[in-house]
Amino acid sequence: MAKKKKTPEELSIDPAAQEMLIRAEDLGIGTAFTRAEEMSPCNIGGSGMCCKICGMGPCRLTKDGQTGVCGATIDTIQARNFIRAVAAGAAAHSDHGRDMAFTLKAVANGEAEGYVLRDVAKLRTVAQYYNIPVEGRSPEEIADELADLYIAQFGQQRGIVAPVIRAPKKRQKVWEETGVTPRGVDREVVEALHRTHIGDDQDAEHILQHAIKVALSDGWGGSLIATDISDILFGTPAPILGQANLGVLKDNMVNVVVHGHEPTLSEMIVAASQTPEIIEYAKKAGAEGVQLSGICCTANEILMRQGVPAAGNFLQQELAILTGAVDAMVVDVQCIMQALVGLAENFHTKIITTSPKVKIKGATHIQFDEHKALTIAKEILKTAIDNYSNRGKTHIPDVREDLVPGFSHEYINYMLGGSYRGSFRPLNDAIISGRIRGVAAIVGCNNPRSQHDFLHTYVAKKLLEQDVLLVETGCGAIASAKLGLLLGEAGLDQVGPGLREICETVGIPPVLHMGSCVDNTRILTVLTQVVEEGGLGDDIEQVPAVGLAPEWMSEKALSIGTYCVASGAYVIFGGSSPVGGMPDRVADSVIVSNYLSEGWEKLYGGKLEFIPDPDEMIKATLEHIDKKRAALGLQEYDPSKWGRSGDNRMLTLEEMSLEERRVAMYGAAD
Ligand code: NFS
Repeated sequence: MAKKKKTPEELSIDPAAQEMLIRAEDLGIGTAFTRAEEMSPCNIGGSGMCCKICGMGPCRLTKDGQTGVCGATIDTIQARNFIRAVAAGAAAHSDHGRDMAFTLKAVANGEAEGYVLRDVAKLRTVAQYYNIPVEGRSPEEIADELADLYIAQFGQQRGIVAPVIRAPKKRQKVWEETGVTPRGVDREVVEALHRTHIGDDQDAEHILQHAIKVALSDGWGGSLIATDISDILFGTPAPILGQANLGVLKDNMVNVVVHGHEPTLSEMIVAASQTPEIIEYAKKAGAEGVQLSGICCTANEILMRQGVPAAGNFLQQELAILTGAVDAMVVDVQCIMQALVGLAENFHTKIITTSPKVKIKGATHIQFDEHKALTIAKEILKTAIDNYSNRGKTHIPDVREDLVPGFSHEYINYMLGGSYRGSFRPLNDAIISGRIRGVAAIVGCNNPRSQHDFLHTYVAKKLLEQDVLLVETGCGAIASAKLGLLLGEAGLDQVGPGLREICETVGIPPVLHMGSCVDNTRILTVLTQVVEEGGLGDDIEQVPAVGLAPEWMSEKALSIGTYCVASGAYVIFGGSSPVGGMPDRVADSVIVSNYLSEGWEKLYGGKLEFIPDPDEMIKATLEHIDKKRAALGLQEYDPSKWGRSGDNRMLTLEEMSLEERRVAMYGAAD
């Protein structure tokens, strides 16, 4: 029987996406949404039970006790597939970090056209972690030494990778005792590939132990370095007003969408777009100017620093082109669909690849080089402007939402006490008192195997009702942004009473946008600061916090999940499990999915679970938070105690007469 075709409403909860899916259908154009419907996933490969690491296979294991040609068991095969995915994810994030380190070196030496060291205070703070002298030295001298130190971390052969010293002391000890303190990411990734070559490591637990090490070399290595340097070069994020969704595209402007991950080129495109030369050039072409917007994590990078709007998240890259209004989509690395080029041929959109690592057949390649960044950014913009006159009929959905992103851990520290008394104390106190029940990080991708944005936003809304403060990154953050949850006042009537009091008092939205996926390291830093502030244990595993990736799909997400587990967090992934096959089998000594949960929990206090049902996800999150609260001896969560001390009372008072106010404040006179 033919499968029933899904309606646009079933494919996405986002009205802008729905509108574009109708347009795609009218024009007879396929997208990832329709391709996912047509392509049945392979259950054997999807559950990690297909081994294709040598030419004797692929060996597809479907029965209990069955092995591959070489004798490899299901647990070995699943562990090998899992670590290879983690290694690819770690490599992607960390290679991004490496390029940032090279850019920092070039800026320090005056060789990078157009860049400056924008956050010297962060530069000095970071340098001091590693005892790099700062007093009496120019920012360039400090940056040069820091860049050398950071560049050296990627190939660190022996000893620990330097940023690990920034984890809580107790956590560092756990890693030392379990033998997983990471060396440089290059070495850990190479070892992962070596171990999983035919005929090497064939003990699932032993392989997965190394997966932890690989992921840690990303989370407390390459990714953390990427975040540090992005802040030093482009500024540490602070709240700023932005907008999200396809409605940010403009009919009367040249629309340039930057998509991918690295902020180096996109920041320069932002700068170049504001130069008189480019504005003039756009006007000559008949447009009113250049409208920049972003997709995926490039969007997050320039949104949280410059307020440049986000056109959408991962599943909206094709939908942006379907508007017919995008004059150029400029891509660098990661999460870029090959389908963009074929899709763009139906319109006038130019797909411009820029990374020496990423070319797509049929795309225009203008290679980025940080030494000539401004010149290249202008060339890209002029190519887009020249294309403006080729635009045909456009269809831009009138859907956009305001948001306030930019909650770096530095800003959270500042907002909780100002310049002189900045501290995490108020946050810890709010958790201790139970106004905030716990913290959840909702991160990660979109996946067309589930309704676009639904899992992210459903889980987010339900947890907010339960007084759980949310921090978000990546495409999950953009999903919440489009729903209006990233605005101070918006949605507060839907959050629990205790959390609402905190949001109103501090003046924050209930969902804090913390950046791109590489910036999940900011969440590690926040958790470390929470621990160091005191009152919530002395290690991350004790904090009532959970990490969720409801719509994950990328290998990077698996690396993030794994380093968060190794750091002590409970991590829940939605969708399907890459190690889920035959969970009841008896023939193997290790059921990998159980090992990632119970096995890792025994060693690291954190665990990784795959839970497809959103209500189950929420239940598991709340149970874990309450379990951690109880272990710390904190008051039981009781929402009935809160809701009377926020600014809300002031709002009611304003509407009253003087006499009514007096009665409300002091009671009726006898
Ligand atoms: Ni993260 Fe950011 Fe989005 Fe997933 Fe891709 S953009 S790095 S991988 S899809 S969240």
